[in-house]
Amino acid sequence: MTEALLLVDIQNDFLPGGALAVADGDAVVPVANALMPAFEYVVASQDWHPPQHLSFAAEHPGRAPFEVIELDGYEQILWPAHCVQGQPGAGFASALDIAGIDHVVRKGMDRRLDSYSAFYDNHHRNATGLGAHLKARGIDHLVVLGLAADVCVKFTVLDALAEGFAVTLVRDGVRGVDMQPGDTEAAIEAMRAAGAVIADSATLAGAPR
Ligand code: VGL
Ligand code: ZN
Repeated sequence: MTEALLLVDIQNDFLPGGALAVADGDAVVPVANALMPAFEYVVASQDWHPPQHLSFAAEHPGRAPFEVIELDGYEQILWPAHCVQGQPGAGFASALDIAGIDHVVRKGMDRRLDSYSAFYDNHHRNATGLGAHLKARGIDHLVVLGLAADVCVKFTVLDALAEGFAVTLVRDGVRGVDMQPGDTEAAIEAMRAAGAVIADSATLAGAPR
């Protein structure tokens, strides 16, 4: 098997103090930094929204962040404005060792469409190209960590499995939004049930490859 490390949305807006802060989100950064040297190929996804993205509550007068609306016939969670293209909040975490990243995949650029997965937008209308990019390199196993466990990590892992990749989820390398208590644990269980192996970073970094 040819492995790659996939870092999901390790961006300033998802860290404590950011626009869509994930509790303890900065804890994933040292895990990412420790694992990167052990991988020949490292991909990072970046949530990369235009300023008036329709997932932002501010685009819907009278609506507040974390409310759910119907958009184009689908349920859409409204988020605080976050990861706006070119803004500091969209940048990779400053402590992330970006020199170790080989390829960046951006998502969420279509104003009308949200894109939690690094592979497809939320309704699978468009592919980001990540699947083809990895397959062209012979990569068939992804080791995944990042933010947020119960949103973008979950959808990325489920799509990766559906695309035929083997997936290892780094348990100590993810943190979740937990809009409802228990969302993160439920997401991890959903990823496991779909075929992901759940592992601790210490066992991965120490394993022969
Ligand atoms: C994310 C909500 C909205 C994530 C991105 O990276 O998990 N969550 N956009
Ligand atoms: Zn987003």
